[in-house]
Amino acid sequence: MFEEAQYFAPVAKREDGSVTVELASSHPGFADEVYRERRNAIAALALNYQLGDPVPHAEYTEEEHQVWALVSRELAVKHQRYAIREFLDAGERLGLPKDHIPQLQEVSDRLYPLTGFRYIPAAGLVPLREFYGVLADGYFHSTQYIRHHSVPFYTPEPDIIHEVIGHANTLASDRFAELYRLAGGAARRVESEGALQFVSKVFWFTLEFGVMREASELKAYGAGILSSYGEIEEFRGMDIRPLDLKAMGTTEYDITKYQDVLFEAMSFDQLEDVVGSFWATCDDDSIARIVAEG
Ligand code: NLE
Ligand code: FE2
Repeated sequence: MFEEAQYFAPVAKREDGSVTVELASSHPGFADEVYRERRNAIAALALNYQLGDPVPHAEYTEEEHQVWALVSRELAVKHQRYAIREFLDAGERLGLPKDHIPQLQEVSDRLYPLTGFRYIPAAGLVPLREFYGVLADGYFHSTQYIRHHSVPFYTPEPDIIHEVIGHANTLASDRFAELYRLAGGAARRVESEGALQFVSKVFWFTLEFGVMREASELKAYGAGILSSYGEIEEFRGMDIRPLDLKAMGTTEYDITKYQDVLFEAMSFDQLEDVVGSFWATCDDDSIARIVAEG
């Protein structure tokens, strides 16, 4: 899940209790009545959810399961070539189904014993501070709908493929889970909107779109690259910059396209040293100093 409302379709609840997801006219599912009904029904599940409830069961159509199966198959091959070892090992531990969409409750049940993370459903945009904040407690807000079948290789709008194949596989690693927790702690600690934005951008350029050197090859560990079998073929050709807090926290990005600026960690240790330590200790003052001095 992420940030700006423009790529999360707004969700409206009417007085009669019905729920409508307002897809933009540019959304690939805009003219597809069946898809729109699916989005409305799935959003309604999340709107009624309260923390502590089991995640509501979503019924998926055969076509939706096939989108999952297709993307899983495509990504399995590409992950072997492009994903860092830590991600591949964690994915094996988690053991997600490849032929059908798992229920979020099932994802939680597999993940919780490994690293203590649990999935909770989100209808759409969750405010930044809440989305990140609960990471500190081991909760991950996740969308439950799936991308439109006409564009399986990429969606700017986070869907269950992104949340689960990208993030849950990552969250099955102890080292990654700790980084997510630290990001959550940082989001709770900072006070100003500017400092929160900085923390959020560092998350974007690392846990969403980070790349890492591994045995002299450039690999991906960001969930946003790892959930798109279109974008994963392109990241090595992008503008790759060294891991740098000030640059990550202040660089603008366009969520609707393949990311053309990426930041490279030299190793997992470096990611933990630079970004983990930053999230573990940052506050408004230290962020202001980074912005002023670099
Ligand atoms: N572009 C990603 C995908 O297609 O899976 C989703 C990114 C969400 C931040
Ligand atoms: Fe994400």
